[in-house]
Amino acid sequence: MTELTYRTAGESHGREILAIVEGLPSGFAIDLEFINLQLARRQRGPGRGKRQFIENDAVTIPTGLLGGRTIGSPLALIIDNKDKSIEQLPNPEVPRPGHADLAGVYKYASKNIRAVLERASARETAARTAAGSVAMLFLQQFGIEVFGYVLEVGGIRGEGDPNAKNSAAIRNNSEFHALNPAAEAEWKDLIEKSGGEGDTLGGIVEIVVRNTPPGIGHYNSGSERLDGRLAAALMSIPAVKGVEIGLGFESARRKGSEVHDAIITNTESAWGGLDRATNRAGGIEGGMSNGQPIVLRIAMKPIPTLKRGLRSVNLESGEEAGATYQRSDVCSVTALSVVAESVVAFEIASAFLKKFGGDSMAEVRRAFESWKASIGELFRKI
Ligand code: EPS
Repeated sequence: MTELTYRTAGESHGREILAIVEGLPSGFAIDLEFINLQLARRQRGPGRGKRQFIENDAVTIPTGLLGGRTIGSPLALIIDNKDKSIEQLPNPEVPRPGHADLAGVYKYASKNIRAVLERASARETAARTAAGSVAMLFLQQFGIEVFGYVLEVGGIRGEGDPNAKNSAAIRNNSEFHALNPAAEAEWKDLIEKSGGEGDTLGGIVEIVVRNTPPGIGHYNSGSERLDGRLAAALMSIPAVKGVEIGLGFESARRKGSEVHDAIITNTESAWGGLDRATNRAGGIEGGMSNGQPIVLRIAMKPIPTLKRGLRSVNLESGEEAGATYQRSDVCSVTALSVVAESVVAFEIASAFLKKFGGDSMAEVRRAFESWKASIGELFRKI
């Protein structure tokens, strides 16, 4: 059995962007409509730039399927770029503060910023969304749901209850993929105002994973810890500057008795009659899932491409100049909520398969059911 992994390739204005997913068990149905829905959700949201009106992201899967089901071989997910202008686009001479431009110039000892920005562009997240959507479909087979929503835009909070029965309906009705309709008018005004001033805005996204069985991940080595893997995956999304799990930074300010989650009995618990009185840990203890919802929050900085052109230097003339601007988003926090769902789903699926893995879905199901039976047996007196 191969470890579940993915790679992406492609430039922002090249022919296409793609992901290759390896390690999926055979016999698993791929719902293209769901993947395309996630791709469309990633393109939406107030503050998105003109590029999103050019592209109509949809995936083709030319490998790894037979009759719409996986056969254990690598899955290629290809998204066509409508804007394929890479060969015609100019090389920007003034690097953008906050983007990969200048660090990339140092890396390659070359002033070809175009060659750097094409791959560093957040357009790559379309391919990650496709790969992660496959992982979401896999997790759905085991009742595991990954739910991302926008919590904050430009410093204005829009709290909501992701565990409410109607949370999916509220979020799916929201232009921002958010849970607080009252905050949205304020967010929209702020985005319009910032866009008018040639400025950009960041925000905060929360991701909740429900029904992850306890014991996923491992404490043996740092690279296997589920919290470490999730944080690394989330931090690897362009523009993400911070990750919190559960109470996050707030846990540093409280006493132990106000941080840790009491273990209680609950006949309704799916995991052997044991439950937690609170979920301040955010569903992860000792680098493993603990059976509670996994709760993650990420902070996104404002997009670094600003119409007003931040202070920079023209690398040809050596003169100070405003940073290059072609087009960009004012705010893409809504898109981030979808990308984040995808990267989280991929890590959870990968860790799930490490524990319950098999070459076919039948094997995976057997492993999962057999472990569940052992848990029932272990706690039969509770
Ligand atoms: C993006 C496509 C890009 C940008 C944005 C994300 O398209 P273009 O550069 O042609 O306008 O809109 O890229 C960035 C935010 C970035 O930092 O590079 C997309 O499809 O998500």
